[in-house]
Amino acid sequence: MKDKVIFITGATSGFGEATARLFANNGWKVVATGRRLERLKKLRSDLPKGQVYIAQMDLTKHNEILNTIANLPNEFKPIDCLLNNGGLALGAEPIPNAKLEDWQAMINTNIFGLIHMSQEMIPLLKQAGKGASIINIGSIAARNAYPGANVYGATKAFVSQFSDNLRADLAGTDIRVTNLAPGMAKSEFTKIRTYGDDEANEKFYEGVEPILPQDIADSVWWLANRPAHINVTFLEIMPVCQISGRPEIRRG
Ligand code: NDP
Ligand code: 8X3
Repeated sequence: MKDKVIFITGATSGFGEATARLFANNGWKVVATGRRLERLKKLRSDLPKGQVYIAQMDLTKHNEILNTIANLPNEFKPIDCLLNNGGLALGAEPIPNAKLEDWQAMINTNIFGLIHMSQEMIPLLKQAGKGASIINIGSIAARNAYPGANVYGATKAFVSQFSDNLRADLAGTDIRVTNLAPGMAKSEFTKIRTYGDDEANEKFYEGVEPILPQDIADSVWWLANRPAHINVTFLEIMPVCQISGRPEIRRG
């Protein structure tokens, strides 16, 4: 039987990289994409020969998405699972001080990149037939407001609603759609959010046990391997150390 194929955006780090490693080590073929080519090459060289196809692809560049899909080798088609994972938060300043260019980058990547990938991938997912799935990485920030989450949280609220709307439009096909929403996880996420501030990054994870990329990879594995008639529509995962806050009251 033909190996199953997962297409991963943002496979150079964090959740995407851990998922690529788990799937390639367990018999799936992996299309690993991201902007940092050296990391993609390293990933391919670490994994079983022939299991990984890499493509340098920026989610904000329409042509790069189209070229990547057009150039997929036959053994990496059709696609059984699309993991829409590539994304970022930039800045944690309140709205009056936030940077417009950061908002633009988050909207272009987390929203436009994800919807464009989803649309372009539908024909290849349909070819895979029963058991195909799109897994969108949302966030607890979609429904938990906190100071500084502003546009980042809103992009993830978009991912949540878009996942439901996509599932509605795909009804009658075999394609399942899941919104997988993690809470605090240790990856390069906070380093990117703080513009490379290692100290802030370390401090954020001090004294807590966050989700690890491997934990999310395990969940993606579980989702992608549910029986074909089951669609897990929403899965939220938090570390034990994290809770949702009650609405704050500011007095005076
Ligand atoms: P990382 O920063 O470790 O990984 C982010 C990945 O996204 C990288 O592989 C990066 O690749 C890729 N990426 C970013 N911008 C682009 C772009 N323009 N084009 C292509 N790829 C891009 O963070 P995580 O693994 O934590 O994040 C993965 C997803 O999970 C994101 O959507 C994030 O919002 C979400 N998330 C993270 C949480 C956390 O606490 N860590 C919690 C909830 C959700 P490259 O730079 O090479 O292009
Ligand atoms: C990332 C999780 O809580 O840092 O999406 O916003 S959080």
